Amino acid sequence: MKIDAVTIFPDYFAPLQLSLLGKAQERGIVEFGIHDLRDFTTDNHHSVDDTPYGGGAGMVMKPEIWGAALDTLMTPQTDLIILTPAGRRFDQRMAESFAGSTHMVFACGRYEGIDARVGEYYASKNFRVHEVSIGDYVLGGGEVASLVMIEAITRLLPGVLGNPDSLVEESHATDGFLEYPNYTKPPTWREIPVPEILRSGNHAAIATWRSDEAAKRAHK
Ligand code: 6GU
Repeated sequence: MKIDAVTIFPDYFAPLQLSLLGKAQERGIVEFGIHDLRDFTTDNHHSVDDTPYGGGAGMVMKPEIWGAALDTLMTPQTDLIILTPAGRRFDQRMAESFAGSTHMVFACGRYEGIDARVGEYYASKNFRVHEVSIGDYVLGGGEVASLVMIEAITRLLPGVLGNPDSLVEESHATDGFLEYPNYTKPPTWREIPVPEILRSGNHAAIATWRSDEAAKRAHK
């Protein structure tokens, strides 16, 4: 999978080099391209935003600059993600669906967002455009939201996780059940014992206990 991100703060994406994602990149499973939106400005001040039509507070990101940047990246295979708190809510099902994409472009808006014609234009040219939010709160921009989505999506790609069993267990967990609580050694820590049943060796009883505990945690 190729993943491009367009942003005025490329440094936000430094964590992509770490941990699971850094390894996935070394293995050639995923390739990241981080692009500075200001490289596509043509004025002396490299300005990316302007005042909103209709008035109101804040600034809106200019469509010509986004168009110039995205024109260099979009292909018929691209899923263009426009990060906005007004978008469709990202969840595990959406992550699974995007894990089948071959090329994703994350357009990270700042200020009051990107001129609405940018999404409208690429959708009208039959590109796949998705306006996405990661939850009901307002962030300063789409960069952190992109990182959240990229981590959730890329860990689903074959070969990224060391132990694919965790994906199988998790898919049950996300059918509406959160996972059961986990314990490791020591058997008692600060006077709190590990539930006896987990040390019983009775695998059927353990499975039942875990499923009951997971159900208790399911509040969806
Ligand atoms: Cl995608 N962007 C911003 N700015 N805030 C958000 C968000 C996105 N998702 C939740 N809050």
